Amino acid sequence: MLKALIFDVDGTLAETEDLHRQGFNRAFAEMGLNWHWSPELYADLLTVMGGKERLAHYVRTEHGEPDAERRAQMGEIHDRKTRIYGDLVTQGALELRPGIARLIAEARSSGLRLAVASTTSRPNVDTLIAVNFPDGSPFDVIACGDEAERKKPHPDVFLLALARLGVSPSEAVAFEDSAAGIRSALDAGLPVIATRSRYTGGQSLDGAFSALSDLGEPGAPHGHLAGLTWPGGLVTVAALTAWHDRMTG
Ligand code: XBP
Ligand code: MG
Repeated sequence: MLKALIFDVDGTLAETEDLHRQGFNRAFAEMGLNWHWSPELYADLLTVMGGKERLAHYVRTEHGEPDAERRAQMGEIHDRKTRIYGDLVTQGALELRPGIARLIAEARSSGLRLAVASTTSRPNVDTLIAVNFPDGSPFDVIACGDEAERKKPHPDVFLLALARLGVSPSEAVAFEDSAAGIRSALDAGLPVIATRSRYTGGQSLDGAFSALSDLGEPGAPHGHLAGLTWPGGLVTVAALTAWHDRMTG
């Protein structure tokens, strides 16, 4: 029986990654660094999950192995970025992707449990939820950031979400936007629906049992990319439940 939906955050709930990129660039400037991450460079860097890990990868490849002083500076860069990102999300009132609010409302009224499983830092999750769910978070469980010992594509954060939900992988469906996220959910035993995002246009969505442009809205059906199709171009709780019942017999 389908009991829970587990959502990735960045690129899945909302198109957040360019705000992370802008946050990094503003933090670099604040700290007097002449570093700049273009959208093209950031798309490459996004193959490294985790902002801290992404920054460390960039420093190592562009500026050599960081010494203690540089490592301390990297910590401050990420702290500043997180603050700046929070302001950008709040100021810009970053909207949820198509179908997200609709499916979450359907899930709540159907008694399904909801979780977040994200590589991003907890303040980022809290800010995005506060801006988009002013009447309170709809999520029963949040698993994110450094709570997972290993970041995506390792399965740790999805396994943590499942444990906190108290459901088995066969009782849930994961929603992701990136190759690393799909890998993470699959390795946690979860079936995955992929919704390609702006920054994962060049990534493979292989492994998802359904790959879509988004979850669809009445009057605005999604584009079908691969795998299972959905009646009317809408991923709904009714269609998810029917699929899950067919799959689990
Ligand atoms: C995406 C990530 C995150 C964000 C930046 O997370 O890899 O690292 O890019 O956030 P997901 P932080 O798709 O799993 O939500 O700088 O806080 O890591
Ligand atoms: Mg993502």
